[in-house]
Amino acid sequence: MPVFATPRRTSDTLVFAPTYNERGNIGQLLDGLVVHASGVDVLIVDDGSTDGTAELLAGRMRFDPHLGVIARPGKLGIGSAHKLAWLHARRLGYARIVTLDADLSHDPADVPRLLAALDAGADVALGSRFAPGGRIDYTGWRLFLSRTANGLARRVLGTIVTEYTTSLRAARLDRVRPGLVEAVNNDGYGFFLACVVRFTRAGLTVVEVPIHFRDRQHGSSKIPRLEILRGAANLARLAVARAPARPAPGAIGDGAPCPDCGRPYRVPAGRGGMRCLACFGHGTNAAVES
Ligand SMILES: Nc1nc2c(ncn2[C@@H]2O[C@H](COP(=O)(O)OP(=O)(O)O)[C@@H](O)[C@H]2O)c(=O)[nH]1
Ligand SMILES: [Mg+2]
Repeated sequence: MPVFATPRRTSDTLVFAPTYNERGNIGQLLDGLVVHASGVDVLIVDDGSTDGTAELLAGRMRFDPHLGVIARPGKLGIGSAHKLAWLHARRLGYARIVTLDADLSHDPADVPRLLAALDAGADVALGSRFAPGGRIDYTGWRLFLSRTANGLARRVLGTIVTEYTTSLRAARLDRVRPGLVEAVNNDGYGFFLACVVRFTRAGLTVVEVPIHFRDRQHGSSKIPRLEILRGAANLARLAVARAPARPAPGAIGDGAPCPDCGRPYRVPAGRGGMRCLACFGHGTNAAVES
């Protein structure tokens, strides 16, 4: 397993993708970003992939100064990988963050379209499959689920947003309060819905940019089967909690090194404790949680 140095900033924009067993896709994604978003920094959070994803990334880092990798010791959740990326982006002083999946469901050619929406005045731009002009290649059960989940969220939450669950997004970090995203209490797929709720309730200018979402060509989906039930419970919780989301002071931690892994990604974790988003350690050499 390669050891990666802490990534450094060489641009004002960070593009982030999480990986868990994406060896068949990640090279093409990185090539696409070089073509369509040349000069931006790219961060990958890899969760102990067993298919050689980390080794492929280590090879590319030898000739790509814009690529950074944070390796975590196991599959710690897509939502917590995104929170780590936001925390990292803030700490390093990036102006903008763009996030997307690593399985080529999201087109790297959409990155400049999202950045253009920020330049045109948006605080947050959501890549949207359901806004006019958007497309989704899912068929059958997954299409039904995706449509129903997003339609239901829109009705229950009473907003005009049509897309809550896909990760292709861009944001201006000076407009989104520190902690608004990093303190979302969800480490899994529910993180994406919770973020949209927080963005809208915080009064941010959120725009949707229509995208064409493709089904993955290589590898398999990592979404757990129980996610439908979890998603419904998450939506109900968010609908009931009507108050605007206010991150607690210090919600992004102090940047001190984690006593377990030495990296600067600890955030407050309730009852005065801290949790490291890079290893899930609590500073007591505690076992990694899954
Ligand atoms: N680091 C990390 N990445 C994950 C995890 N779960 C999923 N991913 C990545 O998140 C992205 C979306 O996951 P995917 O399985 O395609 O979800 P789906 O599109 O909803 O089926 C892909 O790039 C996955 O490799 C995780 O626990 N940790
Ligand atoms: Mg996918």
